[in-house]
Amino acid sequence: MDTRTRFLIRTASLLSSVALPLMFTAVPVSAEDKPKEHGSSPAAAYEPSMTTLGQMKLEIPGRKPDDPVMTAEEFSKANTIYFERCAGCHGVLRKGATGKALTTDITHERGYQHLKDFITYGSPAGMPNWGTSGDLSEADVDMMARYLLIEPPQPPEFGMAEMRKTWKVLVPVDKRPTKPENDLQRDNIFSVTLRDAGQVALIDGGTKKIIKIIDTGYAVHISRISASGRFLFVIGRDAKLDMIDLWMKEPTIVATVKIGAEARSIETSKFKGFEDKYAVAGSYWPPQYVIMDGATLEPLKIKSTRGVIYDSQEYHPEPRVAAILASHYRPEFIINVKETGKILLVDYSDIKNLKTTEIEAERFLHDGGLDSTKRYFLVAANARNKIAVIDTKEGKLTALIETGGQTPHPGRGANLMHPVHGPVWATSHLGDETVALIGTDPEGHPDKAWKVVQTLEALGGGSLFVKSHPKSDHLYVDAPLNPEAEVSGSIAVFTVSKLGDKEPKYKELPIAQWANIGEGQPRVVQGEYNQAGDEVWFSVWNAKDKVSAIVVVDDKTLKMKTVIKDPKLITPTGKFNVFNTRNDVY
Ligand code: DHE
Repeated sequence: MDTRTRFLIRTASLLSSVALPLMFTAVPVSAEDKPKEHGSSPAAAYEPSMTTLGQMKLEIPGRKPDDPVMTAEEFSKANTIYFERCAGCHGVLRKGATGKALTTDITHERGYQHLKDFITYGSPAGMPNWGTSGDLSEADVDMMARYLLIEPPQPPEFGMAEMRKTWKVLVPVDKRPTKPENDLQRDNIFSVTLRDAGQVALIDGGTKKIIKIIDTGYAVHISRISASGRFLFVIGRDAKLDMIDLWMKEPTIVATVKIGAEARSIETSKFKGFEDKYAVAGSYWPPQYVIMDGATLEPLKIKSTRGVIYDSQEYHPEPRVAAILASHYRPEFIINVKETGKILLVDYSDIKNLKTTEIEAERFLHDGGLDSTKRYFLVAANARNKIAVIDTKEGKLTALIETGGQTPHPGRGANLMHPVHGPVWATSHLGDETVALIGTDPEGHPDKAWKVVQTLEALGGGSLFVKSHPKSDHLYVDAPLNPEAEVSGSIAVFTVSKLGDKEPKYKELPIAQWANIGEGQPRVVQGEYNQAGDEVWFSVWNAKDKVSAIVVVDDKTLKMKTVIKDPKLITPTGKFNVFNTRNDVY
């Protein structure tokens, strides 16, 4: 079957899984008016879930005479449902984000029955049909409709006092080694997120043996490495940040701090002269970032991201901090503020007199990475189907590019030397099978720079990450959120030197099948190279109670090299090779 036919079949099956439940509903909807079924559309399944806030016990705000009756127990359950499933789109304070505002002036005007129908059946604008999909019971829908008529509770702030209470230096600086005390090939260690175990596995890239499993934050999210390669930073969704010293006899957490209630990003200073000096972490709640001492994690400076949206100039009470990257051109952190659409270049050379360049980019900034020269930063404004490009040398917006696809999701993206178009950066999409290649060489290829020069078709929608390496002739594209098991269990590989062909074909690697793990429907996610750039690792991400694995592929032959399996490898997702992460090689 050719690629195109296979794609059409897959698209049809994606659409039918959306349409089916509606045939049994009482609400008349036309074909174009179909609501999204939650979970079946990759982009819908990928909205933030405020899992930590969802577990917080919050009081019912001061009751008004018209408020519906709701017990404290119901309110607490409704809070959990709201934060885990609704706040990602509608905002913690219900002031709206990618979804509409649900403040009580609006919900009272709509009324109970309207809210109930809306939650049950969804809307063509993207609201999932929580009731008819079976995700929420009728009783839960009734409870959520009542909940939305009550003022939203505000989760507590998390300022310096709260941070300092959680801050611990477990191994003081003067008790740490002055030179490496182990003979590990530290630059080839992989820090592997064990998502549902709240741990990371440090795996030796050479022997493929687990060096150590380390307990970190709840639903641990990403790892980043200090410029020297010595300190590994891991952040959980609960905003717990752990700093691991790779020089110790056995890599060990030497400092820890909680920087908020919900977080996703962490980075460290990389500019010459500031290596390992600072760490910075951003949170979803409260909306802020914090600069910490790079040796102890002592919180030094907290900056709120509350402010006005770049275009409407309206106040937004909870703009979340998405990706953070360290500039190689200036002593600056590149901080992406999601809802206000601003990219902040925060100058850390003098944090007492902090200078920030605020760049107007686009709303819903999420993830991104550097081009091959490390001068330009490319970030997805995912709900706007755009990529914003920042010149980190000049500190300016260079371009805003429509990718042509639905919901770009690059991870850090992939840099390729295209046989026709020269240096390009790639992103795949959550909403469709396309991979956009964007020219990144304004000097050598000025007519191609900051344009989509080619669009490839990979396995299907639901892609999260692309990966390549300067030494490789391959581009790997995953599709872990695709509803079809065959697709979410495979990887598409394009040959870079053949991208000039009329219709470049990809090869499909059946990674989940190679892992041979039996039970479950694992998703294959996020390729990561080893230090030498000759092999690429993929997580075979199964349910928590089932066997997962990591499959190592030989980058030259595209054959399976090894499968890493261990009962301790619970829900492996992101993998961060020390050398590639510290040097931004991708
Ligand atoms: Fe992530 C990066 C946010 C769900 C695996 N993820 C990022 C970044 C952000 C983000 C802002 C960029 C960080 C940076 O560069 O500083 N992720 C979110 C969410 O809000 C979202 C959609 C839902 C949520 O509630 O958390 C989400 N992420 C996931 C997952 O479900 C993934 C697939 C599995 C997991 O482990 O949780 C996942 N996200 C990752 C990975 C990266 C990442 C592996 C880093 C990729 C890289 O190559 O750098």
